[in-house]
Amino acid sequence: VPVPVPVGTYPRILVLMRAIAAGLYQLTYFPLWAKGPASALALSHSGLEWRGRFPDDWAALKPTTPWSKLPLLEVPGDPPLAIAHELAILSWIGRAVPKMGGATDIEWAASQQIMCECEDIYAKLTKFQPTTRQPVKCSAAELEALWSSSDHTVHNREQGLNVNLALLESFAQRAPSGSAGKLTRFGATTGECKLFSTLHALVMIEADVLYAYPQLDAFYNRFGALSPTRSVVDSGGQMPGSFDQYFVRAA
Ligand SMILES: N[C@@H](CCC(=O)N[C@@H](CS)C(=O)NCC(=O)O)C(=O)O
Repeated sequence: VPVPVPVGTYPRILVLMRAIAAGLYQLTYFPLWAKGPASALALSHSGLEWRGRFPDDWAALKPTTPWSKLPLLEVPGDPPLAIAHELAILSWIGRAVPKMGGATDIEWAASQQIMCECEDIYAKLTKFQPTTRQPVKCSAAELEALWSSSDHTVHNREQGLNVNLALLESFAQRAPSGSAGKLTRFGATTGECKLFSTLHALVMIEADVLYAYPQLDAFYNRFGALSPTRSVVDSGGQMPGSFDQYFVRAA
């Protein structure tokens, strides 16, 4: 049983080394529902022992991270690993805990594709959607098109969120081992963790966004009711506090 380290007793690096020596995975991210929550969900559903931290001095931490950005997953072992980039972290968790990656090759491929499609949604939100830090990123017409356009015949850079959601809905309908709100037999693969994280970001902006997508709605409600999910949504899971809404409606 790891001995608790009183906060402030040791320099940060010693606290970190003790966490890794104690066999704990450590996730570092900001207290925002953006690129960290999917990894927190995956860790929580994986059964791995983990804890999270919010950087208390990001400017100092940034140059010590492998890619100069968060999220960051530190993995205990010899040598310990530091993995950044959300999709790499999720894929690593899927490799370390096979049920998280997908029980079969087909499920692995499904989980990876769901993850990547959600990343396409994230890229659109990053480009257009106001955040708590940046209330205006584009014209009102561009933001309206992001939410209302469902023309799937145009180049994907012109497509609205409804195109991605329709593709995910149809993928969920066709999922070979999915049923009743699951896209895989297990129902909480890393792809599904990223899917929930993405849908939750959208639902926080527009509460009825999933009404036209029954499979996604069923997934969102089932996955959202699981206790590892509830704990991450309500209090950040093993993070020191909750992930607050980041993407918001236009003022
Ligand atoms: N490709 C990276 C992007 C990560 C990223 O954009 N991180 C942002 C927060 S969401 C960050 O660390 N920004 C702070 C900075 O760059 O100083 C991923 O998918 O994890």
